[in-house]
Parts: sequence; C-alpha cells; structure tokens
Amino acid sequence: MFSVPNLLADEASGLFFPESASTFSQQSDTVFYAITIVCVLFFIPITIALFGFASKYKKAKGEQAESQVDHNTKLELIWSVGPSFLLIAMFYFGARGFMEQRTIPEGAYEIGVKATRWNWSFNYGGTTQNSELHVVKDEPTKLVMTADTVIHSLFIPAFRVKKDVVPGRFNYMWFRATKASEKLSDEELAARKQVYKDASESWSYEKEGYTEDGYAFYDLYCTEYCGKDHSMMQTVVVVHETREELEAWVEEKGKRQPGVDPVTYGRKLYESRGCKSCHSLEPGVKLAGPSYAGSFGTSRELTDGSSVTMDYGYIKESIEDPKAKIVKGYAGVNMPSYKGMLSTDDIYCLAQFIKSLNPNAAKQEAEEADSGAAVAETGTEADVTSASE
Ligand code: HEC
Ligand SMILES: [Cu+2]
Repeated sequence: MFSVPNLLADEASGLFFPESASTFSQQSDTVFYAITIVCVLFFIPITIALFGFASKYKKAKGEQAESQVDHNTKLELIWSVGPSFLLIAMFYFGARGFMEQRTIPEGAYEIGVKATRWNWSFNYGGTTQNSELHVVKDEPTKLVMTADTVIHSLFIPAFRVKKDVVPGRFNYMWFRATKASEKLSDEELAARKQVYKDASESWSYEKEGYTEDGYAFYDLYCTEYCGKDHSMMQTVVVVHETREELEAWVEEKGKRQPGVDPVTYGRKLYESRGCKSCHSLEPGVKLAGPSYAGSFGTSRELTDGSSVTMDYGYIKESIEDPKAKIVKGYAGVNMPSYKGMLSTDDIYCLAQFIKSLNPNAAKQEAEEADSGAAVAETGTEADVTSASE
C-alpha cells in the first residue's frame, strides 16, 4: 500500500482550512486539494476547447447545418480510460481515509459524549462529567456518542472529523491529536481571572482564547441543525501533553469546585447521574424507587421486617451497595451500585440534598444546634469532607 503523498506544507493547508492538529488532517487536506486541482486542470482546457470549437465551427446566419457525426476510436479510448484511472485513484485514497477513520485502534482512551438540546456533555468515567473535551496528544481517543432527543453532529474542524450523534444508538469516532494546547502561566491566568471577578462576569472563551484552566483550545461544533440554539451548541477541545496531565485534570473536575455548596452540588448530581429517573422529589410519588421528599431522618421498613433510619450512613450504603438493605415494597427493582462512580464528597452532597428535602430534619438540626448537640454532627461533616480529599 502506498501512502498519500505529503503534497502540502502545514502552512499551505492553513490557507483554506483551520490549523491541522490530528493525524487525519494532512491526509484529508491532501486528498481534498488533489481532487480540486484535478477538477480545475480539466475544467479549464475543456471550457477553452468548448468555446474554441463553438466559434470555429459556427455557421453564418442562413447557412445549412451539417452533421459531422463520426468517431475516433483512439481519441475516445484516451479520454475515457485516462480519466477513469484518476477516478480510481480518488476512490482509493478517499475509501482508505474513510476506512482508517472507521477502524478504532485498540486501547484508545474512551470518552462518552452526550448531546442534548443544546449542550455537549463529556463523560470521563468515574465521577467526572464536563462540558469541555480534553484529550491527550499522540494517543488515540475514542468518542462513544449518543443524543437524548434529536440528531446532532459532532465536528472538530482542526482534527477533520465529523459524525452524527443520534438518539437511541451509539456512534463512534476516533482521532489522534498531534499538537498539545499551549498553557498560560499561573500568574497570567490569575491576572485574567481577577478581571472577571472584579467585573463579576463569567469567563469568555472567545475573548480570552483560553479556557478557565488556562489552556488554548480548538473549536468543537454541532453541525446538524437541531433547533433554536443550534448555533450556540459549541465547546472547546484541549489537548494535553501527557496522559498524566489529562488524568490529573479529569480527577480535579470530578470534585466539587470550591465555593459550590453541598446541597446545590447534590441536586446537580441527582439530575446528572440518573437518580432522577428512579427517585422523585414529590411526596408520595413512587417511581422505580422511593421518593426522597421528607425522607431524611425518618424510619424505613425493610423487606426482612427490620427497619433503619434514613441517615448519612444508610444513604451511603444504599448508593454503594443497594442490595444490602432493600426497602419494603421494592424487592423486584434493582438500583445499580454507584460504588467507585461517586466520591465520598459526592455522596455527602447527595445526602445533604436529600436532607434539604425534609424541612423537619432541618428544623430538628436547628434545635439540636441550640442545645449544643450539633458538635457531633459537625464532626461527621469534617470527617466526610476530609476523607474525600
Ligand atoms: C434504576 C432505578 C434507580 C436508580 C437509577 C437509582 N436508584 Fe436509588 N433506589 C432504587 C430502588 C428500587 C430503591 C429501593 C430498593 C433498595 O433499597 O435498594 C432505591 C433506594 C435508594 C435509597 C434508599 C432509599 C430509601 O428511601 O430508603 C437511596 C438513598 C438511594 N436509592 C439513592 C440513590 C441515588 C443517590 C441515586 C443516584 C446516584 C440512585 N438512588 C439511583 C432505584 C434506583
Ligand atoms: Cu445540535
């Protein structure tokens, strides 16, 4: 097999295309330019001949048109067989590039993609979901993509990859990024962040050209018209120099960010991690599992006839090992275990969120605080928070 010749220097491909930053870019640009050049090279002489012959054989007004139908086997063979070799070459390089993009290398770093109206969410496994796509340089990255309601399409121009994201099925895409994103120095980043803080505005990717973590980025767009805010459905791709750097970022993003209170974060997890589909927040509304409303601090009857108090310990156990204690009336339904997928802090926040849904629990706590009994409670909180670090 022969490889696509490297006809173009990097700078030349930047003439009409965005920066090239994956192993596919060079090949895809070369095939594109080669086909364009062939088309132009044929178009010009054919057009000249067309007009030339039209004027050469033009009859004056009133003259009789005469047929010159005849053929020239040699000429016809040349102009049919010659170009068909070109077509075969175009097909060969096109199909080869297509096959390469469809064949995902083993051991690729896998990231889940969920397209909603009108957001991208990237799932890095474990506790990390984020709206930015972060990958590592020189290693294959595989995206496993799905959508919730309508068709979207994920497009990263700098990598020359694009694929539909369809509800009800998983589509795949892979690429190998070749250029790590440049990073701002800590001082520079802190200075820029301060400006936003002073103006109490949120970070502008567009104006800064860097993410809030200080990385330069490539653009990622939705290219399938998907409704009202389709044009806003864009995010950024950051390429890390090493796998370690990427993994450190992923771990950092899996944690609650400083300044976010546990109840708010707990509600976010409840919505983003699937609890919502089985646990309602309305009193007495049973989905697949019991409602959270007013439950904290109350007693739960279990299938084995015993009962348990809905406290932090029981919530943690229910999340990590749901089969340990089954609530009466729910023996038939299985809650999936979230062990390893939610951190201690995540579980703490979920518990705080569940607690916030019981006004009595909050009142009780206030009373306990008055009587000075809250010391123990504060102790547990501190333990939990430090355990997650
Ligand atoms: C597929 C449905 C399903 C999902 C998703 C689910 N649960 Fe459950 N959950 C159940 C069922 C059914 C029970 C009752 C049976 C049992 O105790 O295991 C339950 C019980 C619980 C309990 C004990 C509740 C009680 O009222 O006694 C807690 C706490 C809990 N789930 C938390 C969560 C959290 C937090 C999440 C999301 C991270 C979650 N669940 C996701 C189905 C689910
Ligand atoms: Cu879209």
